[in-house]
Amino acid sequence: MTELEQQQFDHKMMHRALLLARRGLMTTRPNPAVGCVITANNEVIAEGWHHQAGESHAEAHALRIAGRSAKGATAYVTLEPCSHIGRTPPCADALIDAGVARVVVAMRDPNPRVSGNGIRRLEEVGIQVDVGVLQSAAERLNPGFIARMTHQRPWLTLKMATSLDGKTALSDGRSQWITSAEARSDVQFYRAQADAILSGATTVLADNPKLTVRVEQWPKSRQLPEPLKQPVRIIIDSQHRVSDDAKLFESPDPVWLVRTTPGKASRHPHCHELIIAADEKGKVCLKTLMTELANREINQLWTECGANLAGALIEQQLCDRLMIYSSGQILGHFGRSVIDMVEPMNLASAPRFKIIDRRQIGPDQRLVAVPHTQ
Ligand code: AOF
Ligand code: ZN
Repeated sequence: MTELEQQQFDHKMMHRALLLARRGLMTTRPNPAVGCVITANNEVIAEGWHHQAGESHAEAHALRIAGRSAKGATAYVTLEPCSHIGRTPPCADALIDAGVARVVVAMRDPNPRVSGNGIRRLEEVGIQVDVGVLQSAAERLNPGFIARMTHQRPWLTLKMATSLDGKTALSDGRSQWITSAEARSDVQFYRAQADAILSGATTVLADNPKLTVRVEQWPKSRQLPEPLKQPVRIIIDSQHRVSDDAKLFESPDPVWLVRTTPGKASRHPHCHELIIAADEKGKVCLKTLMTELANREINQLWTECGANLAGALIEQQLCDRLMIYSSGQILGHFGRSVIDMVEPMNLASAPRFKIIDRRQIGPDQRLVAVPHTQ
C-alpha cells in the first residue's frame, strides 16, 4: 500500500469502528460509547463495541473474536485503550498480550485515570500507535463523557417547543401541545440518550409530566435501544412544591428533587433529595448543581423546563446545545416567551448561538444551535 492508500484504509476502518461505537450510545452510560475493529493483511478479522458499563470494553470483545490471529494485527479504537483496573482489566495490557503490532486511536481518553497512559503503555513495548484519526467525529460521539471528565460538568441540552413567533404558551399558561406528535416522538430519541432529564417544579405543577422515555412514542425510523435505560428525572424544587402525588413518581425510576434545604421525606423510595447551596438570589446555585451532577456521573443532561430556568441556564452560559421545535402557530404579543431573562443592554451583548442544523419533523421545524464562539 502507498502512504495515501494506507491513510484512506485507516479512515475507512476508523469510520467502521465509530459506527460500531454508536450501537452503545444509549446503553454504555456513564461509560463512553467505544468501538474497535481489528484487521490483519488489510482485512477485518474482528470487531466489537462496548455495550454496558461493568461489561467488557470494545477491545476485549474484538480480541476475543480475533483470538490468535490478533498477533501482528492492527487494532482501530475510537478511544485510547484504558490502562487502569476499573470494572474491567486494562485494554492496553490485553492488546499487548494478544501481540497486536499497531494501534490506531481516534482520540485520547479524557479520563484523568487513563489520559495518555494507555498510549504510553503500548508505545513502551514497541507497538506503533497512531493517534488522531477521525478525532473530531470521535469527540462528537461522547460530548457528555468529555464534558464531565474535562470540565466536571454534564453536557447540557436545552429543549424548547415554541410557536412560530417564539412563544411557549398562551398568557394563562396553556401550552399542551404546541408541537406535533412527530416532534414529541423525536424528543423520545434524545431523552433516551441522556443520563438525566432536568426540569423545574413550575413545569411539574403546570403539566404534571412523567418525563420518561416512552416506548409507545418511540420514532418508527429509529431502533429501540436494548436495554432501554430510563434517565434520572431531576427537578429543581427550591420551594418544596412537588408533591408525592405527581405523575413523575408513577414510574419506578429515580427522581432527584433539588433543594437548598431539606424537606420532609417522600413516601416514594425512588425519590431522593439533593441539597445544593443557594446562590445570591436564594435559588439553587446552578453551577454547583452541575458539579454535583458530574460527581454523580451524569454525562448528558436533557432539559425540558419553563422560561425562568431556561433563562437562568442561558444567562449562566450552561447550555451546550439548544434544540428548538417550532410549530406553525402564532400566539401573538400576549403569549409567554420561551426564555425569561434580563433584557440585554444591547444587541451586541445578547447571548448568541450558531444554528448548525435545521430539519422538518412532521409539520414542525427542528433547529439545533450551539454557543457562538468567535
Ligand atoms: C476502553 N474501551 O470500550 C471503554 C473505555 O469502569 P470501567 O472498567 O468500565 O472503565 C471505564 C473507563 O474506561 C471510562 O471512564 C473510560 O475512561 C474508559 N472507557 N476504555 O479502553 C472501552 N468504554
Ligand atoms: Zn478498556
